[in-house]
Amino acid sequence: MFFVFFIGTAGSGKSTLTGVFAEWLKQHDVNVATVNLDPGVRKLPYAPDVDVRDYVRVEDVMLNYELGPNGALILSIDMLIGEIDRLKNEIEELRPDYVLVDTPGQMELFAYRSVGPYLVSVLGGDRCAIVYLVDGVLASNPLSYVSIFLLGLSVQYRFNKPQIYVLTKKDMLSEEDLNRILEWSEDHMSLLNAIDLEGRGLRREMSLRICELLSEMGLPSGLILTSSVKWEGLDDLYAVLQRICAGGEDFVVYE
Ligand SMILES: Nc1nc2c(ncn2[C@@H]2O[C@H](COP(=O)(O)OP(=O)(O)O)[C@@H](O)[C@H]2O)c(=O)[nH]1
Ligand SMILES: [Mg+2]
Repeated sequence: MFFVFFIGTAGSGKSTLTGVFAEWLKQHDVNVATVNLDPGVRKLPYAPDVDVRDYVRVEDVMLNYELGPNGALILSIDMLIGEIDRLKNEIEELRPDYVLVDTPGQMELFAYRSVGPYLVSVLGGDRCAIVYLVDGVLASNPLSYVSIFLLGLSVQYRFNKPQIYVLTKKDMLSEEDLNRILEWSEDHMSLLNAIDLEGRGLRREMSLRICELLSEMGLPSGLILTSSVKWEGLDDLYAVLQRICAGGEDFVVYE
């Protein structure tokens, strides 16, 4: 069993990609299971095989603990720790080769509370990868690009698992925007030049160091461009996951 955790800011396309990639894998005869880890989600674009809402529901937590929606969501996500054995058993019973895990909409509640790294290490162990989603529409601005990738590094630091960077919503970007983003991902000086053009007072020295950090630490497999609408880039994503699954040396985890 190999676990893939989809992590990214709210609206970056986690749930959509989970559903579409699962369909793509099925069409390629891969035995796959999907897991929804978001106790607060109302509607999903796919029918998960394992659903944490069977164990914890935000509506029930609101009633039982007399909490508002935000407090109940935080508590619900923390409560997942107590359900980990049941979740694990349910997944194992399906005997999948690939397990795609859709994480809570509000990334910070999952990534920066103890529950996220704990769940990832208990479920995935050393047979897992994190797919960090970069919202393509947001990333076409160089300052946003840098912020989103810094957040990606922070996720990488937090979870310490092999991590792939996937740009979503490729279909919403022009050819020109896509080429610019790809260039930034491959050459940090071009990113620095683009930041300079924005001229919003970010100090050059700081930008330079961040860009260097991103180019050194970030993208071992490059940036994978996907569209869940057009089913594009899914083969590239699978190829990189298979490399990690086979123990690819370029995905360093800092012990
Ligand atoms: N055009 C386009 N829209 C997308 C794509 N992926 C997701 N979306 C849309 O982006 C919104 C947020 O997606 P969702 O999967 O719910 O994001 P999540 O909060 O990260 O789970 C939804 O309206 C999706 O239909 C894509 O590849 N292309
Ligand atoms: Mg979602």
